[in-house]
Amino acid sequence: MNSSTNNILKLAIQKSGRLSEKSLEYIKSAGVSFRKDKNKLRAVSSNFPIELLFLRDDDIPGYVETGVADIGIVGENVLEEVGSQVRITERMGFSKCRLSLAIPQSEAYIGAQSLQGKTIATSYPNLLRKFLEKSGVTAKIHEISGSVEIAPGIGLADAICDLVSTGTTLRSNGLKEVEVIFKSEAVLIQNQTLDAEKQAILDKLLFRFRSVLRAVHYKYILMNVPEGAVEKICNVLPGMRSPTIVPLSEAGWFSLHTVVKENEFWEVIDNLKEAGAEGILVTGIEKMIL
Ligand code: PRT
Ligand code: ZN
Repeated sequence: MNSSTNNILKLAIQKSGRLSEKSLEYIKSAGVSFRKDKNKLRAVSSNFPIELLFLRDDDIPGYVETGVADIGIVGENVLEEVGSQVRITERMGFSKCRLSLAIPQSEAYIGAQSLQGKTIATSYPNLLRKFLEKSGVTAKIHEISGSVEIAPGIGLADAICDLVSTGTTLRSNGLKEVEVIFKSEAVLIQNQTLDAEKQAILDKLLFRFRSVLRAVHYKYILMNVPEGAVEKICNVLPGMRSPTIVPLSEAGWFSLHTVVKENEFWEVIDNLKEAGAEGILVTGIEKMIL
Protein backbone atom coordinates (compact mmCIF):
# COMPACT_ATOMS: atom_id res chain seq x y z
CA MET A 1 0.00 0.00 0.00
CA ASN A 2 1.20 3.52 -0.82
CA SER A 3 2.81 5.11 2.25
CA SER A 4 1.03 8.43 1.67
CA THR A 5 -2.29 6.71 2.38
CA ASN A 6 -1.05 5.07 5.56
CA ASN A 7 -2.39 7.61 7.98
CA ILE A 8 -5.98 7.02 6.95
CA LEU A 9 -7.98 3.86 7.58
CA LYS A 10 -10.36 2.80 4.80
CA LEU A 11 -13.61 1.36 6.10
CA ALA A 12 -15.94 -0.38 3.64
CA ILE A 13 -19.65 -0.51 4.44
CA GLN A 14 -22.71 -1.49 2.44
CA LYS A 15 -23.91 1.33 0.18
CA SER A 16 -27.59 0.64 0.59
CA GLY A 17 -29.32 -2.34 2.10
CA ARG A 18 -30.01 -4.02 5.40
CA LEU A 19 -26.56 -3.33 6.87
CA SER A 20 -26.21 0.32 5.87
CA GLU A 21 -28.23 2.13 8.50
CA LYS A 22 -26.83 0.24 11.50
CA SER A 23 -23.27 0.45 10.18
CA LEU A 24 -23.60 4.22 9.86
CA GLU A 25 -25.22 4.42 13.29
CA TYR A 26 -22.20 2.70 14.87
CA ILE A 27 -19.76 4.91 13.04
CA LYS A 28 -21.61 8.02 14.20
CA SER A 29 -21.94 6.76 17.77
CA ALA A 30 -18.14 6.36 17.77
CA GLY A 31 -17.98 10.11 17.18
CA VAL A 32 -16.81 9.85 13.56
CA SER A 33 -18.36 12.68 11.52
CA PHE A 34 -18.54 12.89 7.75
CA ARG A 35 -20.74 14.33 5.04
CA LYS A 36 -22.29 11.77 2.75
CA ASP A 37 -22.82 12.96 -0.76
CA LYS A 38 -25.64 10.78 -2.16
CA ASN A 39 -23.91 9.78 -5.36
CA LYS A 40 -20.38 9.54 -4.04
CA LEU A 41 -18.88 6.18 -3.21
CA ARG A 42 -16.37 7.61 -0.72
CA ALA A 43 -16.44 10.06 2.15
CA VAL A 44 -13.56 11.28 4.33
CA SER A 45 -14.26 11.98 7.99
CA SER A 46 -13.69 15.53 9.16
CA ASN A 47 -12.60 14.55 12.68
CA PHE A 48 -11.11 11.03 12.54
CA PRO A 49 -8.49 9.51 10.18
CA ILE A 50 -11.06 7.39 8.36
CA GLU A 51 -12.31 7.19 4.80
CA LEU A 52 -15.60 5.41 4.16
CA LEU A 53 -16.12 3.36 1.01
CA PHE A 54 -19.74 2.56 0.08
CA LEU A 55 -19.92 -0.81 -1.72
CA ARG A 56 -22.12 -3.81 -2.55
CA ASP A 57 -21.92 -6.12 0.45
CA ASP A 58 -20.69 -9.03 -1.71
CA ASP A 59 -17.59 -7.03 -2.69
CA ILE A 60 -16.55 -6.05 0.85
CA PRO A 61 -14.66 -9.24 1.90
CA GLY A 62 -12.60 -9.28 -1.32
CA TYR A 63 -11.74 -5.59 -1.05
CA VAL A 64 -10.58 -6.07 2.54
CA GLU A 65 -8.58 -9.17 1.62
CA THR A 66 -6.70 -7.35 -1.15
CA GLY A 67 -6.21 -4.17 0.89
CA VAL A 68 -8.36 -1.86 -1.27
CA ALA A 69 -10.19 -1.36 2.04
CA ASP A 70 -8.48 -1.92 5.39
CA ILE A 71 -11.57 -2.90 7.35
CA GLY A 72 -15.23 -3.54 6.56
CA ILE A 73 -18.61 -4.34 8.04
CA VAL A 74 -20.37 -7.26 6.39
CA GLY A 75 -22.74 -10.15 7.11
CA GLU A 76 -20.84 -13.24 8.20
CA ASN A 77 -22.94 -15.24 5.71
CA VAL A 78 -21.41 -13.29 2.80
CA LEU A 79 -17.90 -13.65 4.24
CA GLU A 80 -18.28 -17.43 4.61
CA GLU A 81 -19.75 -17.76 1.15
CA VAL A 82 -16.95 -15.91 -0.65
CA GLY A 83 -14.28 -17.40 1.65
CA SER A 84 -11.97 -14.36 1.72
CA GLN A 85 -8.87 -14.52 3.91
CA VAL A 86 -9.55 -11.74 6.42
CA ARG A 87 -9.65 -11.51 10.21
CA ILE A 88 -12.94 -11.13 12.09
CA THR A 89 -12.20 -8.39 14.61
CA GLU A 90 -15.57 -7.89 16.27
CA ARG A 91 -19.06 -9.35 16.18
CA MET A 92 -21.39 -6.40 15.85
CA GLY A 93 -24.61 -7.97 17.17
CA PHE A 94 -26.95 -6.63 14.47
CA SER A 95 -28.51 -8.00 11.25
CA LYS A 96 -28.81 -11.40 12.88
CA CYS A 97 -30.20 -14.06 10.56
CA ARG A 98 -29.73 -17.68 9.61
CA LEU A 99 -29.13 -19.49 6.35
CA SER A 100 -31.75 -22.23 6.24
CA LEU A 101 -33.13 -24.95 4.05
CA ALA A 102 -36.86 -24.77 3.40
CA ILE A 103 -39.28 -27.00 1.57
CA PRO A 104 -42.99 -26.78 0.65
CA GLN A 105 -45.16 -27.00 3.77
CA SER A 106 -46.94 -30.11 2.50
CA GLU A 107 -43.72 -32.13 2.07
CA ALA A 108 -42.37 -34.48 4.70
CA TYR A 109 -38.85 -34.02 6.10
CA ILE A 110 -37.04 -36.68 8.06
CA GLY A 111 -33.54 -35.25 7.82
CA ALA A 112 -31.01 -34.14 5.21
CA GLN A 113 -31.52 -37.43 3.31
CA SER A 114 -34.96 -36.09 2.31
CA LEU A 115 -33.06 -33.78 -0.06
CA GLN A 116 -31.34 -36.64 -1.91
CA GLY A 117 -31.69 -36.15 -5.69
CA LYS A 118 -33.65 -32.90 -5.26
CA THR A 119 -32.98 -29.49 -6.82
CA ILE A 120 -32.24 -26.70 -4.33
CA ALA A 121 -32.31 -23.02 -5.32
CA THR A 122 -29.93 -20.67 -3.50
CA SER A 123 -27.71 -17.60 -3.68
CA TYR A 124 -25.29 -19.39 -1.34
CA PRO A 125 -23.97 -22.34 -3.41
CA ASN A 126 -20.73 -22.74 -1.46
CA LEU A 127 -22.31 -22.90 2.00
CA LEU A 128 -25.01 -25.22 0.68
CA ARG A 129 -22.45 -27.50 -1.01
CA LYS A 130 -20.50 -27.79 2.25
CA PHE A 131 -23.66 -28.73 4.14
CA LEU A 132 -24.68 -31.34 1.56
CA GLU A 133 -21.19 -32.86 1.54
CA LYS A 134 -21.11 -33.02 5.33
CA SER A 135 -24.54 -34.68 5.31
CA GLY A 136 -23.59 -37.17 2.59
CA VAL A 137 -26.42 -35.97 0.34
CA THR A 138 -26.27 -35.52 -3.44
CA ALA A 139 -28.54 -32.76 -4.70
CA LYS A 140 -28.55 -30.34 -7.63
CA ILE A 141 -27.71 -26.75 -6.67
CA HIS A 142 -29.53 -24.17 -8.76
CA GLU A 143 -27.86 -20.80 -8.22
CA ILE A 144 -30.09 -17.73 -8.46
CA SER A 145 -29.35 -14.23 -7.26
CA GLY A 146 -32.67 -13.09 -5.81
CA SER A 147 -36.30 -13.98 -4.99
CA VAL A 148 -35.15 -17.47 -4.07
CA GLU A 149 -38.31 -18.19 -2.07
CA ILE A 150 -40.53 -18.28 -5.17
CA ALA A 151 -38.46 -21.03 -6.84
CA PRO A 152 -40.47 -24.05 -5.57
CA GLY A 153 -43.79 -22.35 -6.36
CA ILE A 154 -42.85 -21.83 -10.02
CA GLY A 155 -41.38 -25.30 -10.45
CA LEU A 156 -37.77 -24.16 -10.55
CA ALA A 157 -36.65 -26.16 -7.51
CA ASP A 158 -37.87 -28.63 -4.87
CA ALA A 159 -36.31 -26.75 -1.97
CA ILE A 160 -34.50 -23.52 -1.21
CA CYS A 161 -31.54 -22.46 0.90
CA ASP A 162 -31.93 -18.79 1.86
CA LEU A 163 -31.56 -16.25 4.66
CA VAL A 164 -34.33 -16.14 7.24
CA SER A 165 -34.90 -13.69 10.06
CA THR A 166 -38.56 -13.68 11.11
CA GLY A 167 -39.69 -16.55 8.85
CA THR A 168 -42.56 -14.46 7.41
CA THR A 169 -41.27 -14.66 3.83
CA LEU A 170 -41.04 -18.44 3.97
CA ARG A 171 -44.54 -18.81 5.39
CA SER A 172 -46.10 -16.44 2.89
CA ASN A 173 -44.57 -18.53 0.09
CA GLY A 174 -45.94 -21.79 1.49
CA LEU A 175 -42.54 -23.00 2.72
CA LYS A 176 -41.29 -24.39 6.03
CA GLU A 177 -37.81 -24.12 7.52
CA VAL A 178 -36.33 -27.58 8.01
CA GLU A 179 -32.62 -27.05 8.65
CA VAL A 180 -30.43 -24.15 9.82
CA ILE A 181 -27.07 -24.44 8.12
CA PHE A 182 -25.37 -21.20 9.21
CA LYS A 183 -26.06 -18.52 11.85
CA SER A 184 -24.97 -15.02 10.97
CA GLU A 185 -24.65 -11.46 12.21
CA ALA A 186 -22.79 -8.37 11.03
CA VAL A 187 -19.05 -8.61 11.68
CA LEU A 188 -16.20 -6.13 11.52
CA ILE A 189 -13.41 -7.61 9.40
CA GLN A 190 -9.85 -6.45 8.85
CA ASN A 191 -7.07 -7.03 6.38
CA GLN A 192 -4.61 -9.58 7.75
CA THR A 193 -1.55 -7.39 7.29
CA LEU A 194 -2.49 -3.93 8.55
CA ASP A 195 0.56 -1.81 9.31
CA ALA A 196 1.13 -0.45 12.83
CA GLU A 197 -0.21 3.00 12.02
CA LYS A 198 -3.49 1.67 10.64
CA GLN A 199 -3.79 -0.84 13.45
CA ALA A 200 -3.47 2.03 15.94
CA ILE A 201 -6.34 3.91 14.24
CA LEU A 202 -8.40 0.70 14.23
CA ASP A 203 -7.69 0.11 17.94
CA LYS A 204 -8.97 3.60 18.71
CA LEU A 205 -12.11 2.99 16.66
CA LEU A 206 -12.62 -0.43 18.27
CA PHE A 207 -12.35 1.04 21.75
CA ARG A 208 -15.22 3.36 20.83
CA PHE A 209 -17.30 0.64 19.13
CA ARG A 210 -16.88 -1.64 22.14
CA SER A 211 -18.04 1.11 24.51
CA VAL A 212 -21.23 1.34 22.47
CA LEU A 213 -21.64 -2.45 22.07
CA ARG A 214 -21.13 -3.04 25.80
CA ALA A 215 -23.66 -0.37 26.77
CA VAL A 216 -26.42 -2.13 24.82
CA HIS A 217 -26.35 -4.96 27.38
CA TYR A 218 -26.77 -2.80 30.48
CA LYS A 219 -29.37 -0.58 32.14
CA TYR A 220 -28.78 2.27 34.54
CA ILE A 221 -31.20 2.21 37.47
CA LEU A 222 -31.98 4.79 40.14
CA MET A 223 -34.22 4.24 43.15
CA ASN A 224 -35.23 5.73 46.46
CA VAL A 225 -34.38 3.66 49.49
CA PRO A 226 -35.19 4.17 53.20
CA GLU A 227 -32.10 4.12 55.42
CA GLY A 228 -33.04 0.83 57.03
CA ALA A 229 -33.16 -0.97 53.64
CA VAL A 230 -29.87 0.29 52.17
CA GLU A 231 -27.76 -2.67 53.27
CA LYS A 232 -30.35 -5.24 52.16
CA ILE A 233 -30.63 -3.58 48.75
CA CYS A 234 -26.86 -3.48 48.27
CA ASN A 235 -26.83 -7.25 48.89
CA VAL A 236 -29.53 -7.80 46.27
CA LEU A 237 -27.53 -6.09 43.52
CA PRO A 238 -25.67 -8.67 41.43
CA GLY A 239 -21.86 -8.64 41.39
CA MET A 240 -21.37 -4.93 40.60
CA ARG A 241 -19.03 -2.52 42.27
CA SER A 242 -20.66 -0.70 45.18
CA PRO A 243 -23.57 1.49 44.07
CA THR A 244 -23.64 5.27 44.39
CA ILE A 245 -25.64 6.36 47.44
CA VAL A 246 -26.77 9.99 47.70
CA PRO A 247 -28.83 11.37 50.64
CA LEU A 248 -32.22 12.87 49.69
CA SER A 249 -33.45 16.15 51.19
CA GLU A 250 -36.00 14.12 53.13
CA ALA A 251 -34.28 12.77 56.24
CA GLY A 252 -33.79 8.99 56.36
CA TRP A 253 -34.01 8.49 52.57
CA PHE A 254 -31.32 7.89 49.96
CA SER A 255 -31.11 7.77 46.19
CA LEU A 256 -29.20 4.69 45.01
CA HIS A 257 -27.73 4.44 41.49
CA THR A 258 -26.30 1.39 39.82
CA VAL A 259 -25.82 -0.51 36.56
CA VAL A 260 -27.50 -3.85 35.90
CA LYS A 261 -27.14 -6.34 33.06
CA GLU A 262 -30.12 -6.38 30.71
CA ASN A 263 -30.64 -10.16 31.06
CA GLU A 264 -30.70 -9.96 34.87
CA PHE A 265 -32.77 -6.83 34.90
CA TRP A 266 -36.33 -8.02 35.69
CA GLU A 267 -35.20 -10.39 38.39
CA VAL A 268 -33.17 -7.61 40.02
CA ILE A 269 -36.12 -5.19 39.88
CA ASP A 270 -38.40 -7.74 41.61
CA ASN A 271 -35.80 -8.28 44.33
CA LEU A 272 -35.29 -4.53 44.80
CA LYS A 273 -39.02 -3.89 45.23
CA GLU A 274 -39.23 -6.69 47.73
CA ALA A 275 -36.27 -5.26 49.64
CA GLY A 276 -38.00 -1.86 49.95
CA ALA A 277 -36.85 0.23 46.97
CA GLU A 278 -39.32 2.83 45.71
CA GLY A 279 -39.64 5.13 42.70
CA ILE A 280 -37.36 2.97 40.55
CA LEU A 281 -36.22 4.68 37.33
CA VAL A 282 -34.55 2.75 34.51
CA THR A 283 -32.67 4.25 31.62
CA GLY A 284 -30.55 2.98 28.72
CA ILE A 285 -26.82 3.64 28.59
CA GLU A 286 -25.32 5.23 25.50
CA LYS A 287 -21.67 4.33 26.08
CA MET A 288 -19.73 2.42 28.74
CA ILE A 289 -16.04 3.19 29.15
CA LEU A 290 -14.22 0.68 31.34
O1 PRT B 1 -27.00 -4.58 -2.86
P1 PRT B 1 -26.21 -5.45 -1.97
O2 PRT B 1 -25.58 -6.63 -2.67
O3 PRT B 1 -25.22 -4.65 -1.15
O4 PRT B 1 -27.23 -6.02 -0.87
P2 PRT B 1 -28.02 -7.42 -0.82
O5 PRT B 1 -29.34 -7.22 -1.49
O6 PRT B 1 -27.17 -8.54 -1.27
O7 PRT B 1 -28.17 -7.63 0.75
P3 PRT B 1 -29.29 -7.13 1.78
O8 PRT B 1 -29.17 -5.65 2.00
O9 PRT B 1 -30.63 -7.67 1.46
O10 PRT B 1 -28.76 -7.92 3.08
C1 PRT B 1 -27.51 -7.63 3.62
C2 PRT B 1 -27.24 -8.58 4.79
O11 PRT B 1 -28.27 -8.43 5.79
C3 PRT B 1 -27.31 -10.07 4.48
O12 PRT B 1 -26.13 -10.54 3.85
C4 PRT B 1 -27.46 -10.66 5.88
O13 PRT B 1 -26.20 -10.72 6.52
C5 PRT B 1 -28.31 -9.60 6.59
N1 PRT B 1 -29.72 -10.01 6.77
C6 PRT B 1 -30.35 -10.09 7.98
C7 PRT B 1 -30.62 -10.38 5.84
C8 PRT B 1 -31.82 -10.70 6.49
N2 PRT B 1 -31.61 -10.50 7.82
C9 PRT B 1 -32.97 -11.11 5.73
N3 PRT B 1 -34.00 -11.40 6.32
N4 PRT B 1 -30.54 -10.45 4.48
C10 PRT B 1 -31.63 -10.82 3.78
N5 PRT B 1 -32.83 -11.15 4.33
C11 PRT B 1 -33.94 -11.51 3.39
C12 PRT B 1 -33.94 -12.98 2.96
O14 PRT B 1 -33.10 -13.17 1.85
C13 PRT B 1 -35.43 -13.21 2.61
O15 PRT B 1 -35.73 -12.77 1.31
O16 PRT B 1 -35.20 -11.27 3.97
C14 PRT B 1 -36.12 -12.31 3.60
C15 PRT B 1 -36.50 -13.11 4.82
O17 PRT B 1 -36.85 -12.31 5.89
P4 PRT B 1 -37.95 -12.80 6.94
O18 PRT B 1 -37.91 -11.78 8.05
O19 PRT B 1 -39.28 -12.80 6.23
O20 PRT B 1 -37.54 -14.16 7.43
ZN1 ZN C 1 -25.33 -8.53 -1.92
